[in-house]
Amino acid sequence: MGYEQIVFEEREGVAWIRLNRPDRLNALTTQLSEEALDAVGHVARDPDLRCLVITGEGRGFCAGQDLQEFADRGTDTLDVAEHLRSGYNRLITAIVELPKPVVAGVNGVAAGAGLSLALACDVRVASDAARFLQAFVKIGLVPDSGGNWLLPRAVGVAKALELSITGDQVDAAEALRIGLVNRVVPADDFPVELERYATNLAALPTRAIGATKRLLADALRLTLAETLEREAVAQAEQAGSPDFAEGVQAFLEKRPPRFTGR
Ligand code: LHQ
Repeated sequence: MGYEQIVFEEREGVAWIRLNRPDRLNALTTQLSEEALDAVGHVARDPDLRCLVITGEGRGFCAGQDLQEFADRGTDTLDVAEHLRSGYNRLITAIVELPKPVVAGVNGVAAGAGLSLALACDVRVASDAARFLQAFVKIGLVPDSGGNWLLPRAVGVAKALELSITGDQVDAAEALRIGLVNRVVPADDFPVELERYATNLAALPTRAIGATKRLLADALRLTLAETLEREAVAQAEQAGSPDFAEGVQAFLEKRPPRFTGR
């Protein structure tokens, strides 16, 4: 698939999806969502890609649904539920279930489904120019694209409810304080720091990270007993991996490990 609304790059084991509609703050069109989903599928299939970064071109990260596209199609002719099921829902699920680390490089404003997109990633590295808002209520909608599930897991139920029913904007410093992002970097240093962060993640034992993502996500809906059992099964699988052998060997030889992601 050729891409027009995203830029897809691969460097040093890191796959980059750059949302590329800068004059619309990378608002999501049907085409953009399809291209991003296709790219995530490619990352899932390529064992040499060991980290995914999603970021935006220009001054925005993602302003959510392109409201112009939405208006042009006519709300009565567009089946909104189907639009979500076939578009955003598949993209969010693919990101959450990708068995590799996913970083949101939040370069600028993240609004509506754009905030959900950032939240679907495992970690959020933000520029100090970033802003965050659950914009839905401002246009008479409910949060979608997993926002009701993802936001309380990041900031707690009380804060999630407040942000969702007010649509209030949160700056990068506040986002860090409430746990909405993991790290804030000065805008000038952001590209270099984001690349460094992702390249480091890509050098870690990818399989263990994929399994950890699954264990943690499942643990939130399981009992301790069920989680202990899952950990036992997952650890037995991991203990047979080349990366575990390398990790132990490197420790014994007092050298840095060279993980391959296998
Ligand atoms: C945009 C957008 C945009 C088009 C900025 N669309 N052009 C909804 C519908 C149904 C089913 C599917 O699910 C969804 C999910 C959703 O995501 S609903 C939420 C949709 N998003 C919003 O409501 C956010 C709308 N945007 C804004 O509130 C502001 O633009 C923010 C706060 C994001 C940024 O504000 P500023 O930094 O002041 O930028 P701006 O407003 O001047 O925007 C720059 C340009 O981008 C501007 O165009 P122009 O031609 O005037 O330069 C905007 O019209 C355009 N743009 N967001 N979502």
